[in-house]
Formats: sequence, C-alpha cells, structure tokens
Amino acid sequence: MESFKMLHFLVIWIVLDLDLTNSAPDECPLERERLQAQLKSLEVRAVKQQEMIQRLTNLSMQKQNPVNESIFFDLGERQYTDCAQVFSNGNKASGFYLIKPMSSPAQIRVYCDMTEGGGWTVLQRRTDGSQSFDRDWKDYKVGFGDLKSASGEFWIGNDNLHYLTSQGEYILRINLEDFEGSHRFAVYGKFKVDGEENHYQLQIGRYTGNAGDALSGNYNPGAQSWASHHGMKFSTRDKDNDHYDRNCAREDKAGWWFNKCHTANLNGIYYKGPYSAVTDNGIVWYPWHGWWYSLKSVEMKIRPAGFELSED
Ligand SMILES: [Ca+2]
Repeated sequence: MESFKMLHFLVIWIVLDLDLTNSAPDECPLERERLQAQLKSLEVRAVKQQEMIQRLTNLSMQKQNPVNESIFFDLGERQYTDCAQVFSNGNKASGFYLIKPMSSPAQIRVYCDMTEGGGWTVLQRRTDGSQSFDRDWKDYKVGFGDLKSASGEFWIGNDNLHYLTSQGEYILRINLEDFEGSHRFAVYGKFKVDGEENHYQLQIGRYTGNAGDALSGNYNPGAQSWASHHGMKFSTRDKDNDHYDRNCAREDKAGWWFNKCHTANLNGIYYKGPYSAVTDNGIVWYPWHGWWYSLKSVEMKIRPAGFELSED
C-alpha cells in the first residue's frame, strides 16, 4: 500500500502546487488545463495501482493458503499401521498422516481418505495429468508424485504397498470418473502385493462393483489368459516382467502389473477422454470405456477386510 500512499501525496502536492502557481486567475489557462489533465491522469494511475496491489495481495494469500492444500495431521508419538487404525482411533478427517506399517523401516506420509466409511489408505491418484507416471523401477519402488495437495497425483510406492498388504487381509477399492461426470467403482477382496524379491507380484480376490472386472479379465472368459492382472509381476519401462514378447510398460507408458498387456492401465498417459495413439497407453479401464478413452480421475485405496464390521 506504500506506493499508493506516495501517489496520493503526489496528487495532493500537485493540487496545492496548482493553487499556488495559479494565484493570478485566468493568466495561464493553458497551464491550468495541462495540470488538471495531469491530475486526472495521476488519479487514474492511483486507482490502477490500488487494483494491482489488491490483485497481488490476493495472489500472495492464495499462495500461502491454496484451496487445494490439504491438512497434515501430526498425531505425535503414537504409531499407526494404516489409515484404518488412524480412523478407529478417532481421527475422522481426510488428509495426510504419518503411519508405520509393521515391516516398514520408517514412517511414511500417506493420504487417508476418511470418506466412504473411512479408514482408506490411498495408494494412487490421478486427477489432472500434472505428474508423469512413465517412470522407472526405482521411482515405482519408493513412490513419487504430489503428497502435499488434497487432489495431488501420486503413487504410494511398491515397497509401501508390500509393507501395508502383508499386515493382514486388505480390500482394494478403485473409484473412476469420466469426462462426462459419471462415476464407477470396482472393489477387490484379498488384495496383496508381494515384495521386491518377487517383483511385487499382485494378488486379487473377488470383484464387486459397477465398473466391470478389468483386473481379473472376468468380463470376457476368452480374455482372461492375456488380460488378467491377477498373479502378474510389476513391470516398468526398465524392468520387463510381463507375458508379452515386447515391453508393455514401455509401449503403454506406465508401471503396472502387465500381462499381454492389459485391460486396465490406470498409470497410463492423461489424455482427457477419447484419444488415438499407436498403443492403448491412456488411463484405461476397458470394460467401462474401452481402450481408446482415457479417464478423468482415478483413486485406488485399501482398507483391512472386515473393517466395516468392526466399526458397527
Ligand atoms: Ca515382455
């Protein structure tokens, strides 16, 4: 606001100056006109300056407290093995928490989704294409992405997935949204990810939901042998563990439990709806929108089996 004040002083000084220098009326009508025009111009500049200051102030406040920023909850010394435990202990707000799965060597920062019954540890999120998911083995191993914003895109890390799911029986819930505003979901029981020594092999159980069973390929019995992701090892562009004679991860631009290659590619390229490409490398959930439609948002999250029963 200092510059606005300075301009204001300048305007007053010119007004005073106008009175003094024009003590002999009508002697210098041209000079009076010139000064009046100058005064008007300064007033306009002062208003513009004030508007600019207001805009900068708003921008600065937005940066300090972005709408998108989610809250980090510091729960102190007590250790929690997952978000279900955080929720059960009375923490009902969605946001970031520190947890330490039993076999994890260190605490990890995770997003706990306390909606849809609460207690969900989010393992993956796609919302706007701001993060690249075409990454190598090491990135997928430790995790990557935006773990600060409430709607940030990230992968929790395969080691963390293994630590979490080796603690007991977990269910996986996948929420999907398209660009027409429709929502679908898929839930799988007995979700488990093996350790790195077994290439983070995936196990999934029974499917329920309305998105179609893309992960086991059960939507079409003929597709199961090449499409099922159950029992598949994780592949990245630099580590090919798929059942394809070429490299699915490299062709489909994602790390995933590829078979030959997929009917779900939730770590694919963020295309915004219908797309054409050499391979089906978008964010695909085949039974819902086919291979040539890339979804708007994806959320993958896990919770211990029986959690809802224990809450009732
Ligand atoms: Ca291969």
